[in-house]
Amino acid sequence: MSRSGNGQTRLGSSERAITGFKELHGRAPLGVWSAPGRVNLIGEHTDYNDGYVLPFALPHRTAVAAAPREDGRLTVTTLGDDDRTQTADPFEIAGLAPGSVTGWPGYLAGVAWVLRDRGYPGGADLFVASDVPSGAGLSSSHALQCAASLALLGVAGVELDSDTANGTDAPGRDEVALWVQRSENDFVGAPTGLLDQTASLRCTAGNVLFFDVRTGVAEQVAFDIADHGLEILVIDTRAHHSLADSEYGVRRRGCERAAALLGRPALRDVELDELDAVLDRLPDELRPLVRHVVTENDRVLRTVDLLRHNGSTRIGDLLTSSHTSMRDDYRISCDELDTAVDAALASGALGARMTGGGFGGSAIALVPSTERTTVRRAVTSAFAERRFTAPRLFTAVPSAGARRDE
Ligand code: GAF
Repeated sequence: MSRSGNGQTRLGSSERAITGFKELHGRAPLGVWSAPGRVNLIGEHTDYNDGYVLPFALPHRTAVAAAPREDGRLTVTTLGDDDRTQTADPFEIAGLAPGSVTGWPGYLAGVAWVLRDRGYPGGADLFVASDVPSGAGLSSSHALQCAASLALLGVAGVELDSDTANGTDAPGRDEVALWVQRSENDFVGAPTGLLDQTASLRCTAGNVLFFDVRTGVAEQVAFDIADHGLEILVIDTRAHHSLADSEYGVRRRGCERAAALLGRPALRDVELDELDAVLDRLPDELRPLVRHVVTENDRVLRTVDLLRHNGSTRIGDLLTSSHTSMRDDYRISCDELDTAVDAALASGALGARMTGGGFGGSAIALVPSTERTTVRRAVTSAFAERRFTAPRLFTAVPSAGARRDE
């Protein structure tokens, strides 16, 4: 149960998915699986450069109640915030191919497509309910895809327990993250990296996940900022600029071109102490991209070092430098994100930055709990002064990754 904005008690996403499934199908589901949205503490646009990221899972989850079908079809229904359901036309899993299903059902069809090719071709009825704010840069689409992957594996009799395959028949969470990425890149057609799926599948409660995209190694690092009187405020700016999708691809291609010109496999292979020399060898338009990626990887490593050595109160400056780098070098911020960051910093936050892909979505701020109300008020009034839509604010607590709930 949780309390909604109007003070009413609301069932959790898993309970809503089970109830919705029963009402729609007139029988109980086999089970319900859920996966969280994420905040990336630091390490932005480093994932597709083979670099480092540091996300944690949100308490907000997407749940998928599921039962097998004998006819090889997939049916999908989602429950909206207004408690209305939307049902897509059923798909034949055997006939799925990139481009064959578009819009929101494409995210689910893509997962079924990739699992079919991995030897899990079974049909299923899926019913989805979610608490993850959509369009907020908090990875609601990956929460959906990860929960659906677990549900489809679950109806095939496979439960995802370990981080890696670990000698069992079940795939590891690392492998499923790659499958979800493939479904998004090749079926949905979005050229995204591996940050969001990995966060949703591999994060654990109380920790940030230090993930090295090149090696696939993920380490849990205690994120005990509450012990130091701090918290992470999430500021959903509710802005979404249409540039987001095309500009993501432009940045990614620019990074790949820069790495090729330098003769390196990826920008991960550029060290901080050779940055100036390397920039001299690149055309003007690629230099800021490279500067962001190389310095951002270094900021992730320094943040992890501080967290490991009890220095969480000192990570604020790294968060703020990360924002400056994305605003001025990577050029993926926008007025709403800058307003959120500036207002938070001016009213007592120790650090703040946009999180996720950019051009809208959410910012995060590291806030002393004693300043919570002041910072929230300052951000809300700065948005009102600029006549922006009022932001949604909440404190994020590092929560569990994807799992079977029932
Ligand atoms: C989006 C993408 F999906 C991720 O892969 C990552 O590149 C992120 O933007 C930026 O760090 O969330």
